[in-house]
Amino acid sequence: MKKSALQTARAAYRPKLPKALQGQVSVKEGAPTESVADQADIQKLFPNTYGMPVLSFEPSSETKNYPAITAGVILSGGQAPGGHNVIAGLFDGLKAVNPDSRLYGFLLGPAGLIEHNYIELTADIIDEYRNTGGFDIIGSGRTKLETVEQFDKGLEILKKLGIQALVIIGGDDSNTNACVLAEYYKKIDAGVQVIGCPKTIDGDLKNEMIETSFGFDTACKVYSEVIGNIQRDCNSAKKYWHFIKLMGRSASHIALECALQTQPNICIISEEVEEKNMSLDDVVKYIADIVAARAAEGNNFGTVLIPEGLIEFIPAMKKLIAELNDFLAHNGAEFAAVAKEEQRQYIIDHLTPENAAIYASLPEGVARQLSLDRDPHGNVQVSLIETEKLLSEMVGKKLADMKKAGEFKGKFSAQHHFFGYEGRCAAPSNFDADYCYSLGYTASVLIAEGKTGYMSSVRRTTLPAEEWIAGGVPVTMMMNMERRHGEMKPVIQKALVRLDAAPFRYFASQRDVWAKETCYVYPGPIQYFGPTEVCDPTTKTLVLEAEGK
Ligand code: FBP
Repeated sequence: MKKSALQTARAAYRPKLPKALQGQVSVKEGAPTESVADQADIQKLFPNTYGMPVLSFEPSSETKNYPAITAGVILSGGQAPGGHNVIAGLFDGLKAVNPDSRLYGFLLGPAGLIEHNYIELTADIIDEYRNTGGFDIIGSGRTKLETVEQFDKGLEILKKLGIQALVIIGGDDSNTNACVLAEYYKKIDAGVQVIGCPKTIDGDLKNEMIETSFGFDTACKVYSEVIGNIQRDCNSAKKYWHFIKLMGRSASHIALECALQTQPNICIISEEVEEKNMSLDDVVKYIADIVAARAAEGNNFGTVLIPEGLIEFIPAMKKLIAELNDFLAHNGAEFAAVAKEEQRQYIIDHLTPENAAIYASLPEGVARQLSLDRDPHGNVQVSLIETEKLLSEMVGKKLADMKKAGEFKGKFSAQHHFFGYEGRCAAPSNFDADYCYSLGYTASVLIAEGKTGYMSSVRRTTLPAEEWIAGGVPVTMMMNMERRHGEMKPVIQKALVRLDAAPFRYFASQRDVWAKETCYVYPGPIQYFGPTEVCDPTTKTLVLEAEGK
């Protein structure tokens, strides 16, 4: 593989490890744990993996002789910077446990396990991918690992290859499934341990024991660099309002972190919109009022950050989407037969009056996206909705009305952006390179110690890496029961932005100043070489959370 000069230099980077992982490890067990909610239900569903203690690793002087381990690894779901370093850390950790250990990678996500597609990951392959972005070492996929048939099919290949432990690198759903798999293999005494690793740029897999999911740091830094560049452009030309949608699925963690890094004029937080029961018109008015206030001071420019899941959090839109999902699930064939130009009216005629009125008020493009693009479960794919265009169009209309009423005397011209895929495969920041390597290395120790149903956990991440605490957290501890596709299921609790937590509180205390004044911050690109204060800081979210505790 041909490398750029930066890639070559970066390949030589040695990720920093917590002290406990630098030599022999002793494992300290905490008290038995409980799930975050619905304890009786979760305990019943996970009789073999419920209640296990939190584990923390400490440096030890005692030399342990572990037998060689054969392990497998899977990358599951959306890409996130640092995945290759998790695998490198796992590989190096397994070799440190015993040099005869081996690692297999299942190809293109969980499907590789079910379909028996794999490669052996040797030192040559691992070295090619150290400190690089992407998941291309073995690829990723979104196949759900959830049925007993799949588990049994997987077990065939695990047995054939002599694999005694499987590491699943994924988000909340993949780790939930990893735990179901761990429980099943333990129940049937399959002799295969299952360990999870917390991945997702969305930042919504976090709790008391998992401070952050990997990839969030790098992705937010990449988006913030580009937002900063746009803000420079915006402040130079002084003629556009930039509407910037940011990935992140339901939670607004990415938008909030990027706002903390760049100080835009406006950042919408979906969780707040829901909490305040805001309508789409309320959101539009909030933006339009700031545009007008800036225009009154001669500033006909600005930036607006929008989380991709916003639409779902506007209570009235949520109701409309729910009715649309239901209606189209039952009348999809009839709808498809209606001529394209009549489809909008067809929907309006069939919705309840309240939802019909909202649907009729939407711009043509958005109305079409809501009626057409559905996922395999029949749901609207909200990430495909061009919320940035929807909002700017509606703000334009509102400002035209305000102009007539003499409440707006400026100009309004908009540009649109969507940042998501640009950051998911970026070369990991030092933080993600170190954090991911530590997560992988931690997984190797959990395997050597015979653990299953645990997730790698690395804490105190705002301190220098040497002082991080590595260990394991039982996956059942993070679970509660939620309704999914009409049935109550055990799932890892998703972390949305908490309005009472320090990152949001800080943002809320600053946003009126950022709205009025032009006090943009231009973070610039991620730096790999240079002083630690430039290269090593983590996200503002983590820092504020650590300070706010
Ligand atoms: P994961 O939750 O699997 O990590 O995926 C995150 C994400 O990047 C979301 O932010 C985004 O909505 C989604 O994946 C896009 O999915 P796809 O890669 O299938 O287009």
